[in-house]
Amino acid sequence: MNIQDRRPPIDVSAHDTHRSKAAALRREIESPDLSFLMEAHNGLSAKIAEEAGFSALWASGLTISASLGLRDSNEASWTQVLDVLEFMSDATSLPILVDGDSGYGNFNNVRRLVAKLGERGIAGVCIEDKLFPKTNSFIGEAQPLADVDEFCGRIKAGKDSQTDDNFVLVARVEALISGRGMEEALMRAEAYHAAGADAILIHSKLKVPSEIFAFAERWANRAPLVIVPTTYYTTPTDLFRQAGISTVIWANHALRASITAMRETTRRIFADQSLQEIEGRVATVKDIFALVGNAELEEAEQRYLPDKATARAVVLAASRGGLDELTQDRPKCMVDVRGQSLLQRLVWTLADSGIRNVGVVCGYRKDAVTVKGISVIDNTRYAETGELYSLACARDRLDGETIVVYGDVLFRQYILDALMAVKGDIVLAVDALKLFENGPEHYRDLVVADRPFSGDYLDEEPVHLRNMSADIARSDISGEWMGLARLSARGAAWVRDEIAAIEAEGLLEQADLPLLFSRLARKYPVIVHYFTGHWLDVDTLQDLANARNFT
Ligand code: SPV
Ligand code: MG
Repeated sequence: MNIQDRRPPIDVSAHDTHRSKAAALRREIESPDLSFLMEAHNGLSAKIAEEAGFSALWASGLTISASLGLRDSNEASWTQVLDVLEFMSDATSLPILVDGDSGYGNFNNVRRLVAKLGERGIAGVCIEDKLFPKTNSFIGEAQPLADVDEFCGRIKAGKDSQTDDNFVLVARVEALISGRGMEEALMRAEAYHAAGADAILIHSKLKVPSEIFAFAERWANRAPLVIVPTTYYTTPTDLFRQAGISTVIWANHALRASITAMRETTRRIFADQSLQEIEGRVATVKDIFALVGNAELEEAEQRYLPDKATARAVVLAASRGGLDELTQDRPKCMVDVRGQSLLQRLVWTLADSGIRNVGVVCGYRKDAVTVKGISVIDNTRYAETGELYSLACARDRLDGETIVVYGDVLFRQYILDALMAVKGDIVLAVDALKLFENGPEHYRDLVVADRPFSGDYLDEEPVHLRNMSADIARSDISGEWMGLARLSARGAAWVRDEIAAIEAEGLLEQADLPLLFSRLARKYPVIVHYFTGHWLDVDTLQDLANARNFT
């Protein structure tokens, strides 16, 4: 079952959703198959466990406390824990078994706890036979245990307070942890089961599973058994199956993994006073957006916010491109850069600037253009025509604010955002610095502007295009067009008219975009907006190698 399938239909009430979560947890605990609960301690770790494929969560007292910077000694109040649980429950469709420690007091506290957990959609609680405030099981020896009858009262009070028949109450036996021995562990488990516990968590802090297996054998499945193999982690999971265990809790590993990662990254940044070393090793900001569901918010904005005209994009991606065998079965825009095609990366960048209406002019191996959410526009004559002909294939889309971009460029998000913000009807993104890397003979879309790049932060005077061509004297070059342009509605109309004029002159098939912009610059203000790096295009295998280092 995938994550989507497990999601309740959107129109069920919160009450029904809560009910189905409790039922799902009960199925996990009672099913004859071995089930796994993954630790989570906040909304994000809950989402990550769901994404990984787990079907239920363990809201660990240890890791929730630690993630709040607190000790596992009931330092966080139970309502503070409840607040964290609410975020976790809202963040996933998975049922949560919460570590209720010793129940935060006596039977009366357990009553309120269980009632409130039901309200927040928590599917079950585990309470342990210790005293308030509790101490983590891995600290010290001979921890005091609750009186058996008193703890049975907590269990009964919890079961009497559940508002959902499927709510799961697990009773945790700490007798082995406290060194009280197997007979006491069995006696307590029996009493807790008789008091109404739905399952028994038998805990051990040995490095081997011997006492767990001995307990399981004598318990003989009188109720489902839950274990936490944190210390006896080397035990093969199949042995738990063979021992008839119901559920394994991986109790603290998401938090421990994040401590390692946060520490490593934080120390590196501190030492380097720079982000360069770590950028490629940490999750992207896009990944954060995806995890918390930004796409859904954008859809909702379309539905609920007053209509705001959004830009569309035309991507020119019809040519094969000269990357040898890499473009044998796909066009250049589909070449892989670190696990994603150039086009996919471009489409994401556009989407992050709010541009979701993307038309891609395809020709060579258009069957290989598999990016989702785009409209494919055909240039069936790609083999004998140039890029202006491709743009002409999309001329119906040149209506309203439009981004025109080559399918083989990558650029940082801020470049697109800045371009969108510049005033002007035709605005070209021009790199002022790249030329210094190689000679101008390596570049194609060279730009002559009426003013060079000044680098002055306060200089807001517009710069205008004079000419664009592959063939410009070095001393006249102002920069290189990055293959990215923004047209206002008026600019888009000018482009349509100019395409028609070029067509009427019989030049459309072979014309390129430098010709288009140079002609437009003679009639209208074509604005040059300078950038300095942070983009690349992929014309050669060397470019591709550079692209693979560009994140
Ligand atoms: C927790 O995860 O908080 C637990 C399991 O209670 S243990 O830390 O093993 O006690
Ligand atoms: Mg705990």
